[in-house]
Amino acid sequence: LSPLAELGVAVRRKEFLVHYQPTIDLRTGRCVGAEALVRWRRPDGALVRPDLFIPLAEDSGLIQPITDQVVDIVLREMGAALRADQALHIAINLAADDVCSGRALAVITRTVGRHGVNASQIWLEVTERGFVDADAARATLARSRELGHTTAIDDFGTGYSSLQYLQGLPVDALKIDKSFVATIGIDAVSGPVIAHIIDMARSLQLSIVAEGVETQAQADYLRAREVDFAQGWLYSKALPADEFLRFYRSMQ
Ligand code: G
Ligand code: G
Ligand code: NA
Ligand code: MN
Repeated sequence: LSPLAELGVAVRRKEFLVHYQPTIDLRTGRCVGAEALVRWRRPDGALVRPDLFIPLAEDSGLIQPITDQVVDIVLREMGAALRADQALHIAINLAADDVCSGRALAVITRTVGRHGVNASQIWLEVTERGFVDADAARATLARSRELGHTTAIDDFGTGYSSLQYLQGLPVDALKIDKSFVATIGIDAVSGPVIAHIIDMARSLQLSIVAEGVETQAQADYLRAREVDFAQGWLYSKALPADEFLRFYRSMQ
């Protein structure tokens, strides 16, 4: 089978699962939620990371059923915890196609409603890569905001986003890509880029999530600059649902 045919079989057999990477509020040091990260469990038991199959799924139209399965898994695994604790949030990644079509948002609205969860507890992460129809993307993001979701632009700094472009998008937060976090205190040339990204987010009144935080020095830098949230191995890798909920409760 070709990789694409294999992925098609995986979609039919529902071979996906979700791990949750904790999100920390840098001001309080508490865990406030997590990002849902899909994995593909192959029949031999091997777990495949999303960067190895999401691009193929995005290019082939298979991303839509994968997004649907992720939404379903997240609400099944987290629905009870989300209903019990309205301070908890889970962020779901959407591909550009999901955003432009508006279809994923309809699926999320239906599933969240069925589980009796508040839309405000489901955050969305969208990448601007491949927004072929910018007007359609903008319409979905506006609708998402009306519904009460917090929406973050993912992988910020790696794509083409300019200040002008961001200014026109109805989003609430910006995720600083881990490649910029990695330069903190090390790289004199690209170091200032992260300071610029933080200033830019501030001027647009966006919340900021830093990803890939691995050291206390990075966390200290981000906290000193009033970055709102952080994720990374300093706190925790992505965890299965039950382990994540234990981590969350231990950090309250
Ligand atoms: O966890 P990992 O480093 O392997 O994630 C790699 C990338 O895959 C991340 O940039 C993340 O945004 C993306 N990704 C993870 N889960 C999903 C998902 O459910 N849907 C989409 N579209 N992308 C995802
Ligand atoms: O879509 P996003 O870029 O948010 O996906 C998160 C990716 O980052 C996953 O592939 C995950 O394994 C990886 N990741 C999460 N925390 C860290 C970290 O602290 N350092 C590094 N290098 N990678 C991380
Ligand atoms: Na993401
Ligand atoms: Mn990212």
